Amino acid sequence: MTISADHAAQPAAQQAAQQDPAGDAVSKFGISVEDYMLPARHQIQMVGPGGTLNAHTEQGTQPGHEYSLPSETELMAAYEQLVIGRRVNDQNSALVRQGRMAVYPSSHGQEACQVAAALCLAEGDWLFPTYRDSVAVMARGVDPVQTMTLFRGDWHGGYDPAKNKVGIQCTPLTTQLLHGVGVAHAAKLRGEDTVVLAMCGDGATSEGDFHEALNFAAVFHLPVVFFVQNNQYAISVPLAHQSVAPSLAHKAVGYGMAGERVDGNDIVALLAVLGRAVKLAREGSGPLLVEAHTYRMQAHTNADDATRYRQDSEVAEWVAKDPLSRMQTYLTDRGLLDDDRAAVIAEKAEAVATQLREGLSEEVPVEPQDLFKYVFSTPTPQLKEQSAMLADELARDAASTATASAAAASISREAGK
Ligand SMILES: Cc1ncc(C[n+]2csc(CCOP(=O)(O)OP(=O)(O)O)c2C)c(N)n1
Ligand SMILES: [Mg+2]
Repeated sequence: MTISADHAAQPAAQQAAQQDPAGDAVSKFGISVEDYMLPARHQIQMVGPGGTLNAHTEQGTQPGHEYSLPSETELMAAYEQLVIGRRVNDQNSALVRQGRMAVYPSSHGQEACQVAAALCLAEGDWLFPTYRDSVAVMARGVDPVQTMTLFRGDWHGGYDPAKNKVGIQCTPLTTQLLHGVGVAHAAKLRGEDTVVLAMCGDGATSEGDFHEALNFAAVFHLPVVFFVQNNQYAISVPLAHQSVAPSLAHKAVGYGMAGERVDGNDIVALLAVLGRAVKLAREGSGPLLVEAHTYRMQAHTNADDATRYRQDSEVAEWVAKDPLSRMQTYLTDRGLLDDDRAAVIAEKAEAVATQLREGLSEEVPVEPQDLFKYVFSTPTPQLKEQSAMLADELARDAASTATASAAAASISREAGK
């Protein structure tokens, strides 16, 4: 995506003001350009793997990287979604094994990132998810069965993106970042205060579209939070073979935007960091990049065998950092979670699982010609040709089925004589 015409036509002073978010931050927060742009020296973490709150001095108090603890209401809402998210992941993996769904890229172990991405946004904001982000889509309010339509292979997507302001889950890596940037640009031109949160994985940061999305968003000073879930692998490729940048959050600096890194299994820190990024973007600070360090606990999808490229011992290390159990301990110790409350939440999660089982067991009639609808408002000659080929094939199929049934009927009449 080359930046030209419109932007070049803007007065130079306006362009300069747009292109100096760091300068803005220096005057707004009284911190150095480096403190604003560069990620904190360590991942921001508030609650450690054992479920205890870190001392304030360890939470990330570097200038420009101070975060406040989310409210009890926010934490309980997040915990409920974490429990539901884990149940959704396990249920969907089971449905794939039962042949009721074609494929499921599980976010088991990444639920804190999923939930925080949805909860940090306001109603009018937009979320742009990847194929792995079904739990985020549901946490944003999209119907669970409609969310899974894509993965059952029934249709390109099962929900109306405009209804909950959630883009369709993208399988081509990073195309959703460009869609998100486009929506943010449109919102800015209309004078709306919409923020876009666009998600991608660690491997996706090597894609050309990643560069184009970040550069365009930075130059046009757009309200986008790029949220990278670094789950350490791009299918079988470990992060060390993907990038030698000091961190993926550091990539932001090259575009002139601030980057931050956070413990992706600590939902308390995620809510704080993403919440602040969304707030800054809404206030006009331009785009920001947040990298969450997490781990893909299961295989890439059901079509992958993770034992071929990683050790069980590595996976075991991450079991101890589980986002759900650490939050359970933290909330129980704070007196916010007890057995009764846990039972109510478990019941809600079970209700979603039941909805998925029942919804995905229903036979959905599919119309093959629908493949060609909604692609272009005026179909291209190629699409017309393919549609005619399909129609021909379906007609021949129907004719041969009719001939076969007539023959079978005649055989049984003969046999009955
Ligand atoms: C443009 C494009 N290139 C390649 C692929 C094949 N592909 C599918 S998933 C994947 C790995 C992506 O890894 P990452 O971005 O880390 O996301 P994760 O699956 O770990 O969530 C690749 C290479 C694709 N879907 N799209
Ligand atoms: Mg990855």
